[in-house]
Amino acid sequence: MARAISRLEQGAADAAALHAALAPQLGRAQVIGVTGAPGAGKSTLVHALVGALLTRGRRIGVVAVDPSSPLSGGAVLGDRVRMGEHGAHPDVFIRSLASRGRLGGLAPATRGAVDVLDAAGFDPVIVETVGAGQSEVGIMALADTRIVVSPPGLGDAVQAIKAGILEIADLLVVTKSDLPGAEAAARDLREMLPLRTRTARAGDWQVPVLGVSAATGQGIEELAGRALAHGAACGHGQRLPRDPAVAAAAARVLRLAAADPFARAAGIVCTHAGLGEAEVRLTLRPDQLNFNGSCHGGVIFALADTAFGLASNSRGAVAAGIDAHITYQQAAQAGDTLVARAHEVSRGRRLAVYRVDVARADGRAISSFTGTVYLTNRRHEHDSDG
Ligand SMILES: Nc1nc2c(ncn2[C@@H]2O[C@H](COP(=O)(O)OP(=O)(O)OP(=O)(O)O)[C@@H](O)[C@H]2O)c(=O)[nH]1
Ligand SMILES: [Mg+2]
Repeated sequence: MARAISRLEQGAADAAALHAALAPQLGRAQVIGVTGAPGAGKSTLVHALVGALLTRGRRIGVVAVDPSSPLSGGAVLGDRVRMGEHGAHPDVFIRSLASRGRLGGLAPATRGAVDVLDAAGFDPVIVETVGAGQSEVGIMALADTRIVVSPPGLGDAVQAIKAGILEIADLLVVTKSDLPGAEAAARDLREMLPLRTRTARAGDWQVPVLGVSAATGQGIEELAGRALAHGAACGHGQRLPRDPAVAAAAARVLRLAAADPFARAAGIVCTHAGLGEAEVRLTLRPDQLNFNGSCHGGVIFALADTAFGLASNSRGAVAAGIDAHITYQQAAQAGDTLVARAHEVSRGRRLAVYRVDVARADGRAISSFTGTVYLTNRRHEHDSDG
């Protein structure tokens, strides 16, 4: 499992094949996201939750995401220490992800780790992430059940609102309730609940505010029970496409990407797929530069064309490219990660048009591409569900 997670994380050449192999096994696990400010007590709480879930006979996966620690060591190692006792348990698998050296962003890497644990039969899979910034919101979007934690102390509850994380909570937890001020923090949160603009995803789920202490064990059992109850009420696998047609398209695109030796040799990895859409990534190697030392235009074309080819072939019939135009806005350098996203602009009986935007991982526009395909009646050789 550790090797599979690493391969997905690094976008290894066989990542698309691995994604495709995992796809039919996904959606059984309840994914529980735990987020809150740095030092709020998340890791300690997750450790306590794992203990409570073990006594219920669960096999538990834990993914600890630490975006704020470029020098990694500290917090990640600390998480291992704090969760260490359970880490050795045969029914617990703990994986720490740090941002350093990450190529494609934290959310896709986290998703890969969650998928591997889900496919391996762990349930629930708990994801710990620090509640700040865009990528953490993306990570919490993977969760079926979102626990937002806040320690006692002036202003903490207000801070939670600022970060927008109160909006996404399914359960609100005041950690370290053995410390003074816990009651006041819980009261603050209860008062703020009606301010939420988002209605709970499960029609009548009431967001509870629970006080817990990992130090004394207070409230841990109740939290474990409520979290599982939320999963039962709201369903598992919400990160997966709802629509079976979208799921089939995604699986098909991943199979096609895995069967593309050119893309593989270039280091192009498919990171997202849907009906009429595809996203691929590439981290530029020195051998992909031109005589000026910037990215070879042919590589950018190949990246955009791969996204175009996958998106246009996502519907099950062979789509043959007949025309493509590309414009270049910015040069890219070795080591840059480029992301190409293709979507369908129009589709008729015989012709379909796709637009591809190529950007650096930090959002800077690199290129845009427009392509037209001829839609044939032939099915894909690699299509087992067609
Ligand atoms: N008194 C008390 N202290 C706690 C409790 N839970 C955690 N702590 C302490 O709070 C500090 C931070 O705990 P962590 O579990 O590392 O918090 P975290 O939110 O995971 O921190 P980061 O991952 O670094 O953001 C540690 O010193 C813990 O010992 C608790 O229930 N009571
Ligand atoms: Mg932690």
